Parts: sequence; structure tokens; C-alpha cells
Amino acid sequence: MPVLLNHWGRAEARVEGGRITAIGPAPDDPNPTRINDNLMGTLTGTMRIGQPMIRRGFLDGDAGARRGEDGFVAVSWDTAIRLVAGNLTRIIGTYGNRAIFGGSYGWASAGRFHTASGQLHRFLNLVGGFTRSVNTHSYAAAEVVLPHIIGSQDGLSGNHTPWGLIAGHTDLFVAFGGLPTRNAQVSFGGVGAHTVRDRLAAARAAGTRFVHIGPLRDDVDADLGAEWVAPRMNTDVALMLGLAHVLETEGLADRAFLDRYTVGYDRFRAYLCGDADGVPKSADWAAGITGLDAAQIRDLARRMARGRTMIGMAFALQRADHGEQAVWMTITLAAMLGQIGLPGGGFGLGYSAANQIGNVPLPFSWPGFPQGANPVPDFIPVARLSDMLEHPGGGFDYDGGTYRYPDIRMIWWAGGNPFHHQQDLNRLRRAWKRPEVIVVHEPFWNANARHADIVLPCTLPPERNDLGFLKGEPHLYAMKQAVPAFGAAQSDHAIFTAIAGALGQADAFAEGRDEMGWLRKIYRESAEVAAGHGYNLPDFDTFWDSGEFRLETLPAPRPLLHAFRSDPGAHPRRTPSGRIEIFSATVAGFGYDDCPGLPTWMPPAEWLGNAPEGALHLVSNQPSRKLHSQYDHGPHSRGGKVAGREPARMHPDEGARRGISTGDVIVVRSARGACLAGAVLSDDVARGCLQLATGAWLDLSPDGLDRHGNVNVLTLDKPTSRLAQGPTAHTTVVFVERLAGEAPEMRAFTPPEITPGP
Ligand SMILES: Nc1nc2c(c(=O)[nH]1)N[C@H]1C(S)=C(S)[C@@H](COP(=O)(O)OP(=O)(O)OC[C@H]3O[C@@H](n4cnc5c(=O)[nH]c(N)nc54)[C@H](O)[C@@H]3O)O[C@H]1N2
Ligand SMILES: Nc1nc2c(c(=O)[nH]1)N[C@H]1C(S)=C(S)[C@@H](COP(=O)(O)OP(=O)(O)OC[C@H]3O[C@@H](n4cnc5c(=O)[nH]c(N)nc54)[C@H](O)[C@@H]3O)O[C@H]1N2
Ligand SMILES: [Mo]
Repeated sequence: MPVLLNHWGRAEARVEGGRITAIGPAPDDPNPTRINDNLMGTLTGTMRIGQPMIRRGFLDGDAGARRGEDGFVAVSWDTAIRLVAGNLTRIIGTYGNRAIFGGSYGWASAGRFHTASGQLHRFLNLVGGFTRSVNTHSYAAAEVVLPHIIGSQDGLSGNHTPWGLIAGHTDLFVAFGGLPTRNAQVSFGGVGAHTVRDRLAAARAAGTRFVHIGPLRDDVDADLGAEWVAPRMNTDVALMLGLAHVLETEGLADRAFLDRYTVGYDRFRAYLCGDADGVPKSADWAAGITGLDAAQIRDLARRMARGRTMIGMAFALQRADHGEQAVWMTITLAAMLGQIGLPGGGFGLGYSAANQIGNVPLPFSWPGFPQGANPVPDFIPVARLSDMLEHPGGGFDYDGGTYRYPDIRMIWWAGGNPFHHQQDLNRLRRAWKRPEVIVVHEPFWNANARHADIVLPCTLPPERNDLGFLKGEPHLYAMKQAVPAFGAAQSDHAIFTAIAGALGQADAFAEGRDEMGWLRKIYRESAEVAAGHGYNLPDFDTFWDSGEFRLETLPAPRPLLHAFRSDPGAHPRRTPSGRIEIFSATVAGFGYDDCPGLPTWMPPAEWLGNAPEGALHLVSNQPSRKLHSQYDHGPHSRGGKVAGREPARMHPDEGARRGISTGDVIVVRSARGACLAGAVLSDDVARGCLQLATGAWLDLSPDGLDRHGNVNVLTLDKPTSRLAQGPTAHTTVVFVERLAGEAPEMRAFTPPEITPGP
């Protein structure tokens, strides 16, 4: 049976007559996901795009006016490629390459070769470059601030203290934002074995106790017996300061550690104790902000100092206004406990955010598809997309520098869905009308495709061959084509090869290799890298025929920052001081009022501390039944809808106050927009919150109401700070009411009107 590999794991497929007729989990996966069920029926069907499409208004010269609400004309590949190549040449000739936005952020599909954005970047580099985006939606604030604090991204993107050094060592795991195994269903590049649930259970069995700090009780598996603490959303920095104040004033801070391994504690202490502003950040002070009980805060601080404590921080905490501060304060608190670098102690960002986190990493990374060099210097921090489109020539700050937005005339997106990931989608939709040409590669008629002028239909992993080399798991999988391509869809690589051909550059792009030729080349280079670290890979044909290969010995597990701890002189951090910087002169020197030189509580732009009566803080977390927006129209995802909409959960008391019952269609509004959703009342949700996961396909009605529950019509599009310019999706308040009258039809899973072309 063909084995499929996706970001969310492996599946065995039954293929009959060129179609997948059944999907089941890989038998050796200890905790397989059902997300793969979403492939049933969706690889074919009306939402799949089988031919290149041109937006009608684009053909009529409407200058983008009807983007997102238009019909399409089906055309041949020849016509589409001529149109794309002609527009590209014109844009470059008239405005230069910086007028092309090719950031193309997004997860696309697993596989080392068919990485859509990598294919796009190689192609655009070949024709003179493009304006790019930097950093991720996942953890932009952390990516930028962490190097200022510890000199690297360790403990965020990798090198976490491994699970094996948590079980049997950690007495108390304090999890800000929980440890949702829902999110550990996925890993970028694929999952071989879903192990996080068992890792957590093993820690519990070995005696670890869990304290869960967050708005949703079920962000930690029930069998871990976690103590649940639900502060007001976005007040974790105040809570951590309250904990720190107890440590400091009760003599529980580890002075020897702070003196030897950190700089700036005394300055921080002055802020903590109120020497500078007259406000001690005491447990009582924190209680007022967080809504918790001061005695509870004091008790938690003492327990954290009593044994070995791991402080976990979900990425979500920094996807919020002033998100940099949550990262900085997490590390400061861990430094005060003095256990950084010891087994089971210290801190880690994103445990359970993905399956790979906390696994012992390979000592090297796999090579991929070569992208060449981009001669255009222009970039944006990824979440500043609408800002860039609205303000050509406008200035922005970023990590100590000042830059200007280019004047974008063409957008090219392959392998991401901005109408999923971007905050304030009504704003994006207005800004999206400004460029002259928008080209999108998509397999499906989602909002991303519908907002394009030229839609190039692409294949999905079961329709092509690829290499599945995992991150954080020592497994290599052959991703073999299982079914023929749908309609006339082609791989992103084949599409770019054809466009390069129209520009006379086919050889420069494809180097004369076909798909298998590229896989062989990437495999050969991978084998060389692995051999340099003592790992011998079989030859390509042996690997391909057997379908998988496992690297046997892995490096010994080591705590995060263990070398620094054992000898800070020999292993300094790459910060100006060589130590952990609780105060950063560099960051202070930038002079940003929204990101000073040490961890600071600054109230977020929107929260229950400044919201009108009746407001709920929105938790727009990751969806359990899919990855982002992918396969929202699949059976597993649809099985979770309520009244045909994305489910929105709130506490029964909040429902009762508003006359809302489970199953009702509700209207959710913010200062940016409104959507419908299906109500679910649950006491797993803290009072004062509304949880509406990301991922519902956008279905905007002409009057701007999303009829399906796409949470990003509600969210705030504001940067975390001038330092990182990260997204702040988790800083949003909303108001909900029962929908009066009949609910309008939900049309996200109905394709646009298509006219056959000439
Ligand atoms: N409110 C709110 N918003 C958020 C978040 C949040 O917590 N709250 N989280 C943010 C985070 S962490 C992230 S990472 C982003 C995720 O945002 P994205 O990564 O942009 O979301 P996806 O839905 O994975 O988009 C992938 C797109 O690629 C398409 N695709 C799949 N395979 C291929 C392929 O082979 N080729 C091509 N050309 N296309 C393909 C899919 O159909 C889909 O449209 O969302 C962010 N947005
Ligand atoms: N099934 C599935 N898994 C996924 C993804 C997916 O789309 N589907 N996406 C993947 C990606 S790209 C990423 S980056 C990771 C994201 O990993 P995370 O950012 O950790 O994921 P979220 O689900 O957004 O947030 C986790 C929890 O944080 C809590 N939270 C939010 N705001 C606050 C706050 O202010 N304070 C506290 N204490 N808690 C808060 C919420 O209860 C939320 O459920 O997940 C990955 N895993
Ligand atoms: Mo992410």
C-alpha cells in the first residue's frame, strides 16, 4: 500500500483505478492523527483546480477592483504561461525587481524538493530577485529578541532540553499556554511517529507535576492531572513579574547563578522592586492585573524554587502585543531559579507546539533545493504585508535599523495562504487590490486562489515523487507518487520550468534534470552531509526501493545551554557580554518605547483590562482537525463544524449571559470585522474568553461579513513592537451575540463561477 507523508504524519492509502479509496494510519505510529482523513474525496472534486484560470476582471482591465469576488476563465497552460511571462517581463522592465513581492510565506506541503516557496525563490532569483519577507508567523517576536538575550535561537527553533531529561528530573513543569498535544500532531516536513503524548505521560509517571497557565483547560491532556490557572489573556508578563518579585523578596533568587551567567539583573531588580517607578511588581500588583489571587502567586513562586522546575512558554504568548516581553521574562524567571543548563530545569519555548520539539536533533540539517542568491535587498517582517501594500515608500523600524517599503506591483504566491494567516483580512483585502498583477499557485479554490488574477493549478504530494527527511526524527522516507495528477495540474517545479522556458531560461532553472534527477541530486548531497557526521546512507536506489531509512545512533541528550553552564568562559553566549542578557544595552540603545532594554510589563493594545463591558478576549489558536487552512473542506475538518460553521467555544456562564446555547449560530464582532460561528458552551474555556481556532476558509459576503468563521477577519494587525514587528493575533477582543434571523448559506466550499476559455 502506498505510504503518504504529510506535515501531520504518515498514512497508508488504498489506491484503486488511480484514486485513493481508503486511508489508514501507519501501523507503527504510536499516536496517529486523523488529519490524514481529510485527503479522502478532496484530491478530486469540485474544489480542486484542474486548469489554469484567469480572473474575468483581470481580462477586462479592472485594475484589481473585483479581486476576491470575481469569476474565472479557464485557459490552456500555453495561454497562462504567456500571460505570466509577459507580465513579469513588463513589471521588471518598468519598475525593477523590487516591485515583485515573492515572500510567499507558508507551510505548503512536506517534501525536500517540491517546496513551493523554494521553487518560487529560485525562479525569481534567476530573473533578478524580489522583495522577500523575513521571520515566521509562528514566532517572529521570539526570533528577533532571543538572540539579544541568549545569543541564538536555541530553545525556540531547536536544541530544547530533550524529553528524556524532563522525565525523572523535572519536579514541576510550569506551562504558560499549556502543552497542547493537538498541536504536536504536526511538524514542518512531516512526522514519522507521534510521541509527545507518551513523552508527557512518561514524565507524569516519573513524578513530574504540571501547572498549566492559560485560558483553555484542554490545552493540557487530562491524564496529566495539571493544576489549571487561568489569568486574563496577555497578562503573563505581569504574572511572571509577580513570581519574580516573590523570589527576589523572599531570598529565593539564585544570586550565584545570576552573578556568574547573566548581566543586568540589578537594573531589572530596580524595575521589579519599583525603585525606578515607585511600583513594586509584587504578587498583589500582579493579582490586580491578572485577576488571580496574590496568595496563589506567592505559593506558586515558592514551589517553583523548591525543586527542579521547567518553565514552558507556548509560542502563542509572543504572538501578542509586546510579545518580545513574554520571551524575555520567561528567561529572566528561569535565570532567577538558577537551573538553566541542568537536566529538567530552565526554560523551553514551544514544547508540544510541534512533534519534533524536545526530540534530540540530528547534528546537521539536510540540504534542499538550491535557491540561488537574491540581489534585491528589500524585505519586510512577514506580518507587515498589508502595511507594505498600503504605504509604498513608507518607513519602518526593525531590530535597530530603519527601512522603506517598496512599491509592489506584482505579487507571486506559491505555498502559503495569506487569506488564512494574515491578521485583519478586511484590511488585507483592500490592500490586495493595489498591485497590478497577482499570481497564485494553488491546488484548491480557497480564498488564496480566489483573490488572484492568474491561478496556476498545482499538484499535491500523492501526485508526485519527493524526499521526506524529517526534522527532529532520524527518519528518511521515500514519498512516492501514488495517483496521477488531477486534471492538468502540474508541480510547482514543472510550472516554473515552463515559465523559465518562455523566458529562455529553462536550462538555468531546471539544469536539465527531471523530477527524479533532482531527487537523486538532493539525496546524493544529503548522503555526503550525513557521511561527514559519521552516518552512512544507502545508495539512492536501495533507499527508494525500501521506502525508508532510519539513522541509528543519535547524539546524547543534553540540556539546553549545558555547555555554557558547565564553562561560561569556554562557551560564551553570542551576546555582547557573552552571558544571558537580562538587560540588553543593544536593545536599550535602539530607543524603542515599545521594547525597552529589559523585560517590562506594558498593557496590550486590546485586553480585558481596557475593554468595554461584555467583551471577550479572543483565543485564535491552532485547529485540532487540520493544519492551518489546509483541507478545511475534508471530511475530518467538516466533522467538527457546528451549524456548518467553525466552532466557537465559551464558558456556559458567558453563553447564559448572552442567551446563547450550544449549536446556535453566533455573530462575532471586533473593531475590524465580523464573522459567523457555531456556538459551543464548555467549562474548559475560562470565563472572559472566546476560542475560535484559525483555519476556516474565508467566505466574505459583499457587506464584509465572513459567513464561515475565519478568525482573521477579527484580529488586530499591529506589530508586537518596533523591534520584531511580529504578528499579534492573540491580542484581540470581541463581542458575541446570537444571530437573529436565518443564517445565510455558507459558500466557502462552493467554487467560483468558471467560464470555459477560448
Ligand atoms: N489569528 C491567528 N492567525 C494565525 C495564527 C494564529 O495563531 N492566530 N498562526 C499563524 C501561524 S503560526 C502560521 S505558521 C500561519 C500559517 O499560515 P500558512 O502557512 O500560510 O497556512 P496554510 O493553510 O498552511 O497555507 C498553505 C497553502 O499552501 C497550499 N499548498 C499546499 N501544498 C502546496 C503545494 O505543493 N504547492 C502550492 N503552490 N501550494 C500548496 C495550501 O492549499 C494552502 O493554501 O498562520 C498564522 N496565522
Ligand atoms: N493541529 C495543528 N497543530 C499545529 C498547527 C495547526 O495548524 N494544527 N500549527 C502549527 C504551527 S505553524 C505552530 S507555529 C504551532 C503553534 O503553537 P502555539 O503558538 O503554541 O499554538 P496555539 O494553539 O496558537 O496556542 C497554544 C495555546 O496558547 C494559549 N494562549 C494564547 N494566548 C495566551 C496568553 O496570552 N497567555 C497564555 N497563558 N496562554 C495563551 C491558548 O489557550 C492556545 O490554545 O502549532 C503547530 N501545530
Ligand atoms: Mo506557525
